[in-house]
Amino acid sequence: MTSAATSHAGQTVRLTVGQAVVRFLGNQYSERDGVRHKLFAGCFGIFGHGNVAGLGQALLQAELEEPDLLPYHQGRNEQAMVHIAVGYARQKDRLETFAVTASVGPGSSNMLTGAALATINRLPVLLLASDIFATRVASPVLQELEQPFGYDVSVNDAFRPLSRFFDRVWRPEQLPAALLGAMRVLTDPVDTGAVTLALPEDVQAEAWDWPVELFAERVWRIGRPVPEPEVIARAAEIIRGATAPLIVSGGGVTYAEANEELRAFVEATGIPISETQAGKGSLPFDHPLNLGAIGATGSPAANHFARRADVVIGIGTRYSDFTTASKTIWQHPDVQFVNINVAGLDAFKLAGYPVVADAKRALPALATALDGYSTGADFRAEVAARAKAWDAEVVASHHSGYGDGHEFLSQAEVLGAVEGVMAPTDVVVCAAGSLPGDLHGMWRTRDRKGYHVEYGYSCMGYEIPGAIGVRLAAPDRDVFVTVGDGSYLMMPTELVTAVQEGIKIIVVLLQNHGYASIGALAQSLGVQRFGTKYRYRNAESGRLDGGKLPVDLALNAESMGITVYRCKTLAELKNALAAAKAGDEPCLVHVDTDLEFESPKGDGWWDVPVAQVSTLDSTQDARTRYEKFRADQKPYL
Ligand SMILES: Cc1ncc(C[n+]2csc(CCOP(=O)(O)OP(=O)(O)O)c2C)c(N)n1
Ligand SMILES: [Mg+2]
Repeated sequence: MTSAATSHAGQTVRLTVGQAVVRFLGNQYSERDGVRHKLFAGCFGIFGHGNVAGLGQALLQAELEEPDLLPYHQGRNEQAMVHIAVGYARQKDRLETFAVTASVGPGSSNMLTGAALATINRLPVLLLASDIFATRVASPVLQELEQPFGYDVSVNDAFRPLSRFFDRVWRPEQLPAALLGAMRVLTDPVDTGAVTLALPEDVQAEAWDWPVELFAERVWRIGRPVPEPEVIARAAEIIRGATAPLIVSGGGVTYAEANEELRAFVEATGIPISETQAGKGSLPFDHPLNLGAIGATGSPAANHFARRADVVIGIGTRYSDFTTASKTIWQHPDVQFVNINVAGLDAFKLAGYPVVADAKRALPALATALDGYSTGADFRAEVAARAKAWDAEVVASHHSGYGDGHEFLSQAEVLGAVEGVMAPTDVVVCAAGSLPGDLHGMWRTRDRKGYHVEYGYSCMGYEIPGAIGVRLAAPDRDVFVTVGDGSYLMMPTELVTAVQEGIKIIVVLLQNHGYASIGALAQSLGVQRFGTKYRYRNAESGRLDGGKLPVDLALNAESMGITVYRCKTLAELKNALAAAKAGDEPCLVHVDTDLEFESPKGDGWWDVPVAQVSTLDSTQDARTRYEKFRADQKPYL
C-alpha cells in the first residue's frame, strides 16, 4: 500500500542503477497507526567486484552530497551484516530495517544464512546481492559459478527459496518494478522476510533516464487487518465453552504492539498466557496471569496448564516444535485451538479455528464478544501460585552458591548477575546453545522489548551482530549479549564494527570449552557428548578426549580493540557488569562456567530421533526413553 507520489510527469533524471537504488531507498517510509518511519536506517556493505563501482560509488556519492539519504556502515562478514539488519528490524517491530550490499559470489552467498534467518523469523531485510555480468562478454568472471545446464544461473539463485521476494534486474528498465515489489513485501506483515534483489555488476554501473517520480517519497502503510464479526462470534463461542483455557503468546503480539490489548484481554477473562521465545515479554514476568515460557524449554507452570488446556488461543505464534514440545504439550483429549494471526499459514495450524487478523484489532473485539466470561477464582489463584513457585526456583538458582563449591560458576548464577545489573528496559540478546533454553525458562522479562532471543533459526553467531542491530535501534537501552564460546568462535567479527562505530553492547561470554547444549542433548540421545568438547586429540586413544585447548577468548576479544573484563568469581562478575553498565563503550565480560551444570527447567520434551538399532548400551537406553515420549505425541493433522 503506497500513497501516491507527487506528479513530475515526463521529467527524467540520468543516474546509474546503483545511484537509482540508493536514491529510491532513501525515500521510502513505513507508516502504522499514523506514525511515519524512515524504512531504511542505512546500508551495510562489504565491497568487492560486483558492487564497489555500482552501489559503492552510489553510496559514496550520497555520503558526500546527501549524508542522511542512506548512510553507509561497514561490516566484517556479510552474514553478520544481515544479522545486524534483523536485530534492528525486530527491535523496531518490523517498521524499519537496513539494506545490505555484498559483492559477487562469496560475498553474496555469505548472506544466504542471514536470509533464511530473516525469513524464518518473519523479519524484513533487504539484500542487494551483486551478480555476474548481464552481458556475459567476459564470462566466466572471477567467483562465477558456471553451470553446464544454463548460463543464466548464478549462486544468487540459492536466495530464491530463502527469500519472500526475489528478482534479478538484468536490464535497467526492470528496476522500478523490482524495487516496488521489494517494498511491498518488506512492509507486508504476512509476507515479510528476506527480500533479495540480485544486481548484475555491469547493470549496477549502467546509466538510465529514470522518471523523476520514481524517487518521490513513498509511504508504505502497514495495515492492521480487522477480523470479521462472524469469525469473532464463533471464536468467542469456542472460548466460552472452556474451563481451562490458555493463551500461547508469540512474537506477533509484540510486532503488532498489542501488549496492552493482551493485558486488558487476560485481565477481563482470567485466561492466562504462556510465552514462546519470540513472545517472551508479551506481559511482564510477574503479571499474575503470566505463566512464562511454554514448551520444550518451558516452565513447569506453563507446561502444567498446557497439558490441562481444553481451549488454546494461539496469538501471533507459528507453533514451532519448541513451543508445542514436539506436539506432546497438549494432553486434554478434546483440546481445541483458536488462532489469531495475520498470516493464514499460522492461523490454520493444529486444525485451529482461524482468526486471520491483526492482534491489536482482534483482541479487543474478542474481549467484547466474551463480555461476562471469566475463568474461576480458583483457577486464577492456581495460575498465580504455580507461576510464583517457579519464580522462587529461578531466584534460588541465581543465589545457589554453586560457584563457591565448584571450580566454575553455574550458568544460572551468571544469568542472575546479568539480570541484577540490568534496568527493566535493557535488552538481553542470544540465539544458540544452552543459553536460549535457560533464558526462555528463567529470564524475568520486565519490558515488551527487553528479551531478544533469535530462536527461529537459532543461528550460532547471531548474538553479537544481532545485538549491534538492537542497540542501533534502541540507543536508550543497554544491550547485554549472552554468548557461549562455541557461538563466539563462529562470529566474533562484529566486535570490530562495534568498536569502529562506538556501539555500546555488553557481551557476556560464557566459556565452558565446548557445547553444553549439544553435549547434554547427545547424552540424552545416547551419544555420550560426542564431538561437543573442545579437547586435544589424544595420542593414546586417537580421540578428541585430551586436555582442554589453550584458547583464550578474552585475549581474542582484546585483540579486536574491545575492553575486556576477566572474571572468575561471582563478586568479580558483578563488579565487571556494573562497570560495563556504567561505561559508554562496547565491552566484553569473560567468565568461565561449568560445562555440565544444568539449570532448573520444566519437563518439556523435544523430538530428536534416536538410532533405532545400535551396539551401544547408551543408545539402546535412549531409544527406549524416546519411544515412551513419542507415545505422548499428538500428531495433529
Ligand atoms: C550455525 C549453527 N551451527 C550449528 C548449530 C547447532 N548448535 C546449536 S547449539 C550448538 C553449540 C553452542 O555452543 P556454545 O555457544 O558454546 O553454547 P553452550 O552450548 O556451551 O551453551 C550447536 C553446535 C547452530 N545452532 N547454528
Ligand atoms: Mg560453550
